[in-house]
Amino acid sequence: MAFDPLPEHHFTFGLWTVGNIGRDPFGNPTRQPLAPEYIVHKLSELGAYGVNLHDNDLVPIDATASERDAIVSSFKKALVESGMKVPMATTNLFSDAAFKDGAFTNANAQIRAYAIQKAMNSMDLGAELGAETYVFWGGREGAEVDAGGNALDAIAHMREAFNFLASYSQEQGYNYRFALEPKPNEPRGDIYLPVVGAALGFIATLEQPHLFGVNPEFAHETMAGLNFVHAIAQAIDAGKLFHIDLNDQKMGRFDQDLRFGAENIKSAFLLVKLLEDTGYAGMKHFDAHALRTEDEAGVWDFARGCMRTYLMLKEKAAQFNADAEIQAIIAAYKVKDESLSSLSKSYSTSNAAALKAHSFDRAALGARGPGLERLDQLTVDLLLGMR
Ligand code: GCO
Ligand code: MN
Ligand code: MN
Repeated sequence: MAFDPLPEHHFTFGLWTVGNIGRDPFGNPTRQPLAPEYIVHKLSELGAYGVNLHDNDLVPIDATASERDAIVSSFKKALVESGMKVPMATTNLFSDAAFKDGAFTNANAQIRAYAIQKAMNSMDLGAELGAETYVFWGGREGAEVDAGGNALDAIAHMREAFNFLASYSQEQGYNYRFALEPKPNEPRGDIYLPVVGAALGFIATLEQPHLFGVNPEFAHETMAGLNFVHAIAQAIDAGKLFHIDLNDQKMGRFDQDLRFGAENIKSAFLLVKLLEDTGYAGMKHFDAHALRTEDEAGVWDFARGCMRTYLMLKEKAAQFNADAEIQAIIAAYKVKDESLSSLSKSYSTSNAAALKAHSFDRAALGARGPGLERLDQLTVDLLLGMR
């Protein structure tokens, strides 16, 4: 059937996403936990490519070495049986009370060292499962109280941790690329490196910046009131879009983790179009979960819905690109002027002099309407199936 996902679409889910038990700060779980092996088989039946995990989604934090090995071998068996991959792994550096005031950025040197130890063990696990992308989401790396003066130190501590772990990865012969995942707040009042632009700026200060990129999440930029499509464009331009977390979110709400496309359908469309038009080849990870109202059937409806919406929007993007009227408006919008572009593209003494001497018809430039109302309406018509 059309819009049925296939492994070649590279859709992934986290164990923690479809495995979410529907707990929130005010309410107890509404669903039973699902075994990792069961999740792997179900996602495979639905057409996903792979499953991602935090260390403790699979191995409890207090497991002994032999317990760990038994758990991992049973999980690997499910991967082999289903053909599912583990493209991305990450560390839970936020649930345990030890990390209540941060992990890599904690003001306590003992907790920072423990966080690095835990991340090394988790990287070993991810590598054993075949992961090639390692995500750092610093959910607890933030503050409510800045009077301790940690904000500047935190950045330096984070840099030390990432430099250390990148070298560890290389010495082990792991093939990791690291993806930093920004979020403005929740669970901390303020999280360090709150948005994609902040992460991109920070990466340039690392010892091996080529190993680091970003894992932007739709909901996170939206929580900050920012434009996710713009953030992705900047990440693509920088060659840093290593991974992406797809979901949805109403601005100004708590962290909702809604099904992809559930809320901001036009932004979701423009996002899919950007990813497809630029040939994004990484994983499309749905970092979201079923509403707390749902039972297990609702969980799989949620998972199916994320993938189906992506594929429907992908088809809409192709339709948009093939729509002659839409493309004519875009062509007219992007006014070309070869001779002026050749002057302004790169600096030279003569280009500067020629540009200074050029006479512009400022009134005419200001009078022209670019046709965006019509273009946007045609986009809406197309999305609503009227074209
Ligand atoms: C969140 C985050 C997490 C991370 C995950 C993997 O808001 O809780 O998006 O789901 O993506 O920890 O890094
Ligand atoms: Mn999130
Ligand atoms: Mn995420």
